[in-house]
Amino acid sequence: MKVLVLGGDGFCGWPCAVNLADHGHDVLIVDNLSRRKIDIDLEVESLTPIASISERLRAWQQVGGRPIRFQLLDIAHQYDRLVTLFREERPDAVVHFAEQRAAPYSMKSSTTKRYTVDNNVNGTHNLLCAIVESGLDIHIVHLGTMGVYGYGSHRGATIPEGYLTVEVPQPDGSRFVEKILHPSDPGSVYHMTKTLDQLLFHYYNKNDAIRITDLHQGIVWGTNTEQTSRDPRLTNRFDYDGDYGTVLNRFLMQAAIGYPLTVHGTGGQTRAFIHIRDSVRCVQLALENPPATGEKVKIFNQMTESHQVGELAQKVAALTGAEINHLPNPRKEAIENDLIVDNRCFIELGLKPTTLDDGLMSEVVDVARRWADRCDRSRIPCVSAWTASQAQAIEAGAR
Ligand code: NAD
Ligand code: USQ
Repeated sequence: MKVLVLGGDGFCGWPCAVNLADHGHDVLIVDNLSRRKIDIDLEVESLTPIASISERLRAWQQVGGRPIRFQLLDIAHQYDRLVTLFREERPDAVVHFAEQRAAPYSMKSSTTKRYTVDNNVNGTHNLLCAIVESGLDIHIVHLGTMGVYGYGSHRGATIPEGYLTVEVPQPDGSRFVEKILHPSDPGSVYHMTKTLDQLLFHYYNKNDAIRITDLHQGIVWGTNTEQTSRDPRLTNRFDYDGDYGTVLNRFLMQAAIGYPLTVHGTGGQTRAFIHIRDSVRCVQLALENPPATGEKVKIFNQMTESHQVGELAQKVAALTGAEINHLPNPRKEAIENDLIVDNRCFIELGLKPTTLDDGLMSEVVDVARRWADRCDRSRIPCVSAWTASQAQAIEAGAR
């Protein structure tokens, strides 16, 4: 299958691209390298040293991988080039990772809020529009987020895979039953863009019969996969800073360098998780099992387990002897929430979930220890506050 991987230079996209090439697919990465530029702006680097995209692709070919091509293109702002690319390449599928993905970065300032909305919503809309204009039947696999469902109380209800069956009362007292998109309840400007993506998909699927699979992914942890471990130049990025680092990788890295684990508030927040190895496998399964023409948007919950943040800190402390620090929460989020998630679609397609108990937490600690001298400790605190009063609380804590 010919696959365009939009955002294929990023944390989830790079391992996905090499995995697809390794399984015989013809892969073209499309990326504007904005993630690398944001690192420069924030004056922070991946904990693991990462090679340039051209060096990555050379290394992949040298270790015997099926060649992967690259196009430097901004999908949010170079619409005509995107249409031309589709017409020239005529791909069977597109995997769409190309969005600004950090909630704290999206909440830093009005500039980053506007950048995130402009980049993510325009990028997704350009993609849909370009497929219609090209006249081609291209399956889109999009990386969405579990955060579209929100992290308030679901009152013990299981979160379904995208759609909720509701009964609507009629004036005459009768009721009709309908399947609707699960109500959205985003917790950051970033998460809001993903809820807007969902509506764009709903519309273009209804109007133009575009085949779409939307993967509502949980927090990805781990760093390398079987393919990215084949050569140091294929190493995947490892974000640890307060804007881009995600909670479990941050805790494991903090434990490795002897930094007290940064639990926000009580640590009662429950979130969904998936290991990077399962993430690449899920994308492959979604690509190889596309929706039929005319089928509505397929939505999969791409996660393997749920954990409370405080419980994760305790697990990491038990493994490493790390100290735990409870900090004022920079985010406006529920102190505690339940999260029961239906993830049967991927299990039925054959996913064998990797869990925290599979010994892989130690692997991440080892990677972090190896590169500990590349860590800038001053960039660990999360200083992006959701509201002005939270910003004040963080500043007061730092004094
Ligand atoms: P990332 O920032 O590492 O990668 C995103 C890539 O897209 C980068 O290489 C960036 O340069 C590129 N990009 C961004 N805007 C672009 C544009 N306009 N044109 C072309 N390229 C562009 O992020 P990631 O962690 O790999 O996440 C990928 C996707 O998966 C995102 O959409 C994110 O929302 C989703 N996701 C990630 C996680 C996670 O824990 N990392 C969890 C759930 C969902
Ligand atoms: N948290 C801490 N301490 C930290 C960092 C985070 O307690 O040092 C807490 C946060 O307050 C939050 C939770 O951990 O309650 C998760 O934060 P996170 O930064 O790990 O994850 P999040 O902001 O939700 O975003 C990440 C990815 C995003 C993806 C999302 C999936 O960056 O791209 O969409 O996970 S999900 O969480 O399922 O919505």
